[in-house]
Amino acid sequence: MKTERSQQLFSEAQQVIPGGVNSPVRAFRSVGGQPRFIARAKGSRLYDVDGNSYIDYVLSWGPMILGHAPATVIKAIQQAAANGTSYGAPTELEIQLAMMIREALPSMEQVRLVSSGTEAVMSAIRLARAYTKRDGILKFEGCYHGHSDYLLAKAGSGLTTLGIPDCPGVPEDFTKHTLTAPYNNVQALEQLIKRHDRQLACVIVEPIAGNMGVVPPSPEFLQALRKLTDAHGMLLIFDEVISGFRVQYGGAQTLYGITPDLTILGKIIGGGLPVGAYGGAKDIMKMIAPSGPVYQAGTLSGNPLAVTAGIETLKRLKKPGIYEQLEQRSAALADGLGNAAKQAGVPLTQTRVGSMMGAFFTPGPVVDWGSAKKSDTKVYAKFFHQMLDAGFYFAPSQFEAAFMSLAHTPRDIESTIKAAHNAFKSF
Ligand code: HOZ
Repeated sequence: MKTERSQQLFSEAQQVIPGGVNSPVRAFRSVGGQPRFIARAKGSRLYDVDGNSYIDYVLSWGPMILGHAPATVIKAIQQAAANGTSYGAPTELEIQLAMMIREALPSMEQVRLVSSGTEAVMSAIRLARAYTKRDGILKFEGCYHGHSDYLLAKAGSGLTTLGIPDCPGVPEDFTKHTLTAPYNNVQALEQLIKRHDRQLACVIVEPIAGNMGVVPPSPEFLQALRKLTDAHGMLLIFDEVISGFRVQYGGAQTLYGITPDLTILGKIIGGGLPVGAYGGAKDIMKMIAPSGPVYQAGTLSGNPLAVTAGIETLKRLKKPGIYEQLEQRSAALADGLGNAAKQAGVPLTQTRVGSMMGAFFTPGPVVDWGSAKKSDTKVYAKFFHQMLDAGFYFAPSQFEAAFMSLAHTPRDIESTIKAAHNAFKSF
């Protein structure tokens, strides 16, 4: 495969952009080699600057659930752009998107739109602290909630991929209020919450972990979270940046029937354009300025292009049969990859919730960060490169998810499985 142009661009990029990328995992450091520079994308495919094409299972880290550049969304964005790209003033579109979100996730009675998941989480934590008048927060090892200072503790993919245990530049004073617990471990959670009774404002969790690879929750884990946070006067925050509108129209909270106090949504509600949102019961959300004293603001919040793309994306996702199709295609891919590994005698532990898929090179089981880390990342790197060179784009890190879109065809899936057979055979 010819990659000269990508290589040339990567060395140019490194002159003007730290590490040559605008987000670390993209640099391929954990899998080795050099990133492919992407020129365009359509449907299930990415096209790089050397003219290679790839069937894409990263999908901009999740949001391109309809596939890349879906005609209806692109047309709507073009029309919206012709009307101006940013006003810094309210629009009717924002109400429409907020209502669609509330209809899908009724726990989000009121929604505040922002520009990224990181921003949404930061604001939701501030709100939880103000509401409960407590400072402590609890997160889980391997869960990622954006790059704000106090959430970079044991934060999964990006940091681990690069071997950054703690981030310099984050004062201890900022993280001293952050507790971490192992995912899926009810006993540890109970003990920690009891030990810090009345000090913790909230527990924040990815209800389906997607930043240590995919790690589904045990049913008792989410139930215990709800019970314990209620019993101790804490708010439960679901970070559904990845799972929201991905595993079901109503997200993981609908799938598992657990209602959080606050929910975080991200890029999928902007059809891949920069958006984030946080929301919850009116009683809590009314504390946000200007209706309350908790300040949060942003010129690009509710940006008309992003909101338009989000509305069009959600309209399509609401149609009947969408999640069934995603489930079928994802199951076909996961089964095929599983069989290929089995035939080649490669130990592979697969995890999957709908179209969020994980595969760890370890006999497993994988239930938390400790067990996810047992995956042989060198074998993952080998798998990654063989698939990349065959024209299949998986995440350049073991600790990310693979995603299916509505644009992936049965033929795409068959060819992926065939390539995986060849890759595993050579191990
Ligand atoms: N670790 C991020 C996704 N879970 C990477 C995002 C990016 O590079 O765009």
